[in-house]
Amino acid sequence: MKLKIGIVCYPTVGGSGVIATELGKMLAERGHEIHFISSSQPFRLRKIYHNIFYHQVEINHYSVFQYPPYDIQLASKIAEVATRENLDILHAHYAIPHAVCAIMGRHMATNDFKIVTTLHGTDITVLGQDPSLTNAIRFGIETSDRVTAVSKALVEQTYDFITPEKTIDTVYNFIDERVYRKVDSQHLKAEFGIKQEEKVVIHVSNFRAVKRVEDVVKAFAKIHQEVPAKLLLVGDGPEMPKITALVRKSSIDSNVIFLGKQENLEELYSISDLMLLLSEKESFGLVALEAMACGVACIGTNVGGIPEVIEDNVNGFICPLGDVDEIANKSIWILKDPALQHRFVEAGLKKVHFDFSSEKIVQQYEDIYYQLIETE
Ligand code: GMT
Repeated sequence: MKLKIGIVCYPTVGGSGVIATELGKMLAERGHEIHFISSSQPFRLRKIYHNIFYHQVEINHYSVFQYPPYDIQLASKIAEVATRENLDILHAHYAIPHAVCAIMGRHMATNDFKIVTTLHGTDITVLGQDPSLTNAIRFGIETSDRVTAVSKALVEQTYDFITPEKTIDTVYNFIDERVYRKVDSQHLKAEFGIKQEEKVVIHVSNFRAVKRVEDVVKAFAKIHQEVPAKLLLVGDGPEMPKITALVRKSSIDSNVIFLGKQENLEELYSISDLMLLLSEKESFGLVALEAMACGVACIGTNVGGIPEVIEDNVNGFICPLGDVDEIANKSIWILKDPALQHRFVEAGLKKVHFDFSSEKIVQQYEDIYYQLIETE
């Protein structure tokens, strides 16, 4: 039986939007009918699918409202789409506001549908710390029919911070292996002015404070003293002015390449030797998985779900948060020891295949949907 599935997500650049979009695409390829409900078009669709539909949530700027009532309009849109399209499942990515809007939408709709909520991290590790939102997050979790989180660490944090009674299952993130694989983009090295003998270190994020991009730059400055290398900084966000200022006044200025927001990241990973993900909060770390799939060794911090993706001394190293010396030393070790780098790359590719394959993870979500439909 093919299902009609609504997906509610933040479609802009960010791991949760990427996962929601990729999941929708892969479910469509399995024959399900997918209805994205969000404020703007999912950004990584890349092509037209006959069975993927997009329903835009209007935002009302009527002057009487001090703030646009986005959540209510989203709930109303969910009800409209669910009723008209006779949705079987509504998959909300994020408890706040999406799960809560899904629950409101179900009350407004004339058909019954099941609600699956996936927790991605920020809703628990950041918003979950704000007491003014705890009741709403707990309500979103308790009232969903099934709840998943993207790592075991996030499941534990959710029980710690929000104390729900609901069972929360871990369903890891995944990548589209057809996209994230080693590609021939070596020409980019020359185009970026990277010499053949230079190593390439990469960091990809939305440059929020939690990503600790400053540590990336500081670690790279130490790496550069020992190994000829360039640092690719990919992405943009609130910390960018601080980071550019830090780089400009340092001795590594000419060795750091700021690329801003980019698509086709596989081409950048494919010329990289090492990925640094040094966050202070990270429920999973999708960029590490993407890099691993393209044959890049990774170093991450001992934070949240990162050690579930980067296994210490298996496909990379895990270092204490903020320990720039340790991070630099381990980086230099990888970059100077081709056998170690090779071992990490091979282990990473195996891990992508066995733990995070799209086939396996999409199947897990599909099983959850069918279990809910069958228990009706
Ligand atoms: O990391 C971000 O700032 C973006 C955020 C998001 O909402 O997209 O990412 C969260 O979800 C991703 C997909 O599940 C995870 O890979 C990220 O680790 C998680 N971010 C945090 O927990 C800070």
